[in-house]
Amino acid sequence: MLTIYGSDLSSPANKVRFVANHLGLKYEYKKVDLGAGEQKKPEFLKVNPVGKVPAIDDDGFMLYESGAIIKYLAEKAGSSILPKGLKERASFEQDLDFITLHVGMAAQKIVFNRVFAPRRNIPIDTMSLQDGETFLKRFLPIVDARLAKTPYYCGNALTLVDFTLLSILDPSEMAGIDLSPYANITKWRNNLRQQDFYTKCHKEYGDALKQPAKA
Ligand SMILES: N[C@@H](CCC(=O)N[C@@H](CS)C(=O)NCC(=O)O)C(=O)O
Repeated sequence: MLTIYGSDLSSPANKVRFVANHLGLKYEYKKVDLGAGEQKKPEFLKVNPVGKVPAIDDDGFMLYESGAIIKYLAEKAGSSILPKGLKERASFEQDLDFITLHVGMAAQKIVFNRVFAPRRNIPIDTMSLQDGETFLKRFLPIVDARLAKTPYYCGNALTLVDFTLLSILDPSEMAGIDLSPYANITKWRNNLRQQDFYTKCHKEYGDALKQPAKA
């Protein structure tokens, strides 16, 4: 039995659920109440010693870090969303790192300061917010240009890069990240957000956003 530990407003946790849904995996979704500090309780630390979501328990095999988890699930399922072949795989890893480490980090600074800090009464770090905005403005045109060429980030087929980017951009509206100048990103995103893997995950997303300071 696969258990996914997550939180409705956690982009990395939702990314793992997108992938599990896409792969058609049966799993139990256990919500960890981050606002109540459940991630620091001994029971959860047995699953993930660093006290963060997402984490999985796959028949007693524990794994954390969303990037490692999605690769594990895709590899286990033998899915082409994790490309094979030396050069194809290397290009995919390059794209995944760029999206996760650069686009993701910039977006996360904006989301934290605009969405989570106010909900938790944490002062806004204006330097970090500005940094996020500067880098996102630099990177989004690059992402948009890639998506002008092919329907998915790595070409004609869906890969883990798409699930990763989609989860990163999920909180755009509530974080005031304006995607309207990026027609190709918008088209790609609208397409993916209609698909079952996404709607199944985000049934409760809207409601979770309305709740105070729990994410
Ligand atoms: N690099 C990690 C990030 C995990 C992470 O930061 N999770 C946040 C929620 S989005 C968390 O659990 N925060 C609770 C805490 O740090 O106490 C991944 O991709 O899995």
